[in-house]
Amino acid sequence: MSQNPSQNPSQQPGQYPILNPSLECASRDEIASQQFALLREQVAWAYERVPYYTELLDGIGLKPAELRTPADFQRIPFTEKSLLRDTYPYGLFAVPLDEIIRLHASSGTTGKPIVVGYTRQDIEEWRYCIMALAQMAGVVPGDRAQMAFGYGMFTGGFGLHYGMEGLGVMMIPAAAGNTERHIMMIEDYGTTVLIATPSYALHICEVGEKLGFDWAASSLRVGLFGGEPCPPKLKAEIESRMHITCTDNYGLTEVMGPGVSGECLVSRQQQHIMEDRFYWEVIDPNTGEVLPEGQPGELVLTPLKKQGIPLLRYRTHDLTRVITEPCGCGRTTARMDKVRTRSDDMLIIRGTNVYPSQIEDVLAGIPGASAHYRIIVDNETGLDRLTLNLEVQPEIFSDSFTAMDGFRQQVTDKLKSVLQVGVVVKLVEPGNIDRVMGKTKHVEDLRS
Ligand code: DLL
Repeated sequence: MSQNPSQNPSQQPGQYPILNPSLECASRDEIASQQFALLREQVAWAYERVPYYTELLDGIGLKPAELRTPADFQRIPFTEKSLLRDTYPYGLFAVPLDEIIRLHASSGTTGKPIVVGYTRQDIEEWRYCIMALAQMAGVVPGDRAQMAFGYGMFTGGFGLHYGMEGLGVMMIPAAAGNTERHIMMIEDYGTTVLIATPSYALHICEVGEKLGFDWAASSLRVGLFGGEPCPPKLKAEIESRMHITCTDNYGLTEVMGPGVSGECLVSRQQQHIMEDRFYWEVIDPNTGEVLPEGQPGELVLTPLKKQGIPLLRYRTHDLTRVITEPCGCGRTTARMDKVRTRSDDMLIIRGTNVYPSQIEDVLAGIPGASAHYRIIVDNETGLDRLTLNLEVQPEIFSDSFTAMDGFRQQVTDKLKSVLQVGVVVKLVEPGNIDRVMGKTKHVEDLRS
């Protein structure tokens, strides 16, 4: 592919600058043929350098040179997260460790984390992906971007930092935490872009409001959010209260970190996939069957230029839908629906399947319900019980028991009618649900 990560962004005839028009605006045939050429090289790279993939491909009798069609590629079994755990830390690395210049890891909730290594070229490719998605979000050289992700093993901090610098943005490495300091820095340094999870951005917003900070008058223009779902109501709330454009980018440690896809300023409910770096498939999460374009299912990704740790057909467990119609922004790259839920998020409550995103959607339709909630599942009484702790918005919070109980009943009834399962609803005073600096964990399953 012709793009050079260190090139200056080029201005397109359309409304917004596009980093690499030779791919981002190419015809679908051109994109497919560029992608498949890279895919063959990547399969060969994995086959020749990672014993696990050598055995796997030999086992199915597929030599990389024989890979001619997507159907050939689909013969390769999926790679699961458990493989990265089982080969911890370096078992899937494809290059000697002295060629790895950075390690990152995802914080596993149990056991060892997943470790990924980047060669110098991987870091350059990462920078290119971040530059492209920042441009999609309307970030331009000269912007001042304040980082509210931690700089550590999590990919969010360093990954986005270097990409933004590549674009010519002034990076302000404030890091996670110390919310009041963030607000002071936005004011003093004239920050124009905030990089955070959407839930932490909302917290920064709320703290600012309490301190009397005037968001409408602030320099902040763009939110570059990611790392967790940003449901429409949360997005709308942040946009109206912080007076910014809130964009959402997606990625995962195993295949790179942030940089897989990003929202442009036209297609606001979808994200453009960096198709020159990732081959995507959508599968039925139950059968593994590859679904036709536009069908909802689980996203499977194969990085196309990964040297350090190549992964073939990696199951993300993120549920989405991908379309390839051209976008009004001028890009022709495929777009994935925002990820709202993961296949492993599903809760089975007394035999009924419940997704936390369904609860979120019900709450979004109830005026007075805030974006802050926690779901607790237990079976203390012998039966599954789903409890929703919901923070109410200050406007409707009242000392009147009757008023509050009426609201609680309304939430209970709406949830029951949609989920077909009884939910114990507990109302919580504004500000009393814990705010986190990183990803919010909405569900706690205490069942043994
Ligand atoms: O969260 C990488 C990242 C950092 C992306 C910062 C964007 C910004 P992990 O910690 O490995 O990596 O978590 C990856 O988080 O499989 C999704 O389930 C979820 N996720 C990430 N971004 C989004 C998003 C980073 N924009 C897992 N919308 C993924 C919805 C997201 N879910």
